[in-house]
Amino acid sequence: MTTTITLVQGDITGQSADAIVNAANSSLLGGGGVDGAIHRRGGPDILAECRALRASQYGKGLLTGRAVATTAGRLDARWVIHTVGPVYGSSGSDPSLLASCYRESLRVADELGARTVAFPAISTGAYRWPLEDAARIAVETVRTAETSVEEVRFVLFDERAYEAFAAQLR
Ligand code: AR6
Repeated sequence: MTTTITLVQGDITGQSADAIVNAANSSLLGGGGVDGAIHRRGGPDILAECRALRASQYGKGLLTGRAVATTAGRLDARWVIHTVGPVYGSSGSDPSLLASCYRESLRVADELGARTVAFPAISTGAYRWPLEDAARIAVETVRTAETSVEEVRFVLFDERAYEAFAAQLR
């Protein structure tokens, strides 16, 4: 099965997909950027499930590079897959951790049976990962992932991010 990669410029919370990936933080309890937008538009059910995860198997939070799913609330999706990107320039700023976000999110998507997955450009906002490098890692990782996901859609907020991803696909 080959995975088709598509690009869209815009707000990921307006997308229709089986799963929408959230660039979360390890607390799973919300934040700014995509995370804030997803919780705002998706409504309180998402945070309620995140809190339940923290109260059960994720007592210490979600590790960088890992992924976990919740309901998508009022978003036009079945699931939100939360993943935690590495902070650029910190001791944990290992590119393999950024690759792991994409790989683990696709693994969770496979477990759920999701066929279409929308990703933001993980770590390129508050976590400051340089866009070109992040785009290269994202595209390379998805291209080489073993997954049953049929469409991976990168949803880039602005023109610059869109161009960085488009350059990787040319
Ligand atoms: N749709 C698509 N992309 C978006 C949207 C949106 N609605 N909003 C922002 N972006 P960031 P990170 C882009 O900061 O760097 C949060 O507070 C944005 O332009 O959302 O992984 C979390 O709670 C950028 O290109 O995520 C964490 O604490 C990309 O999404 C922390 O930020 C990622 O920016 C995670 O930082």
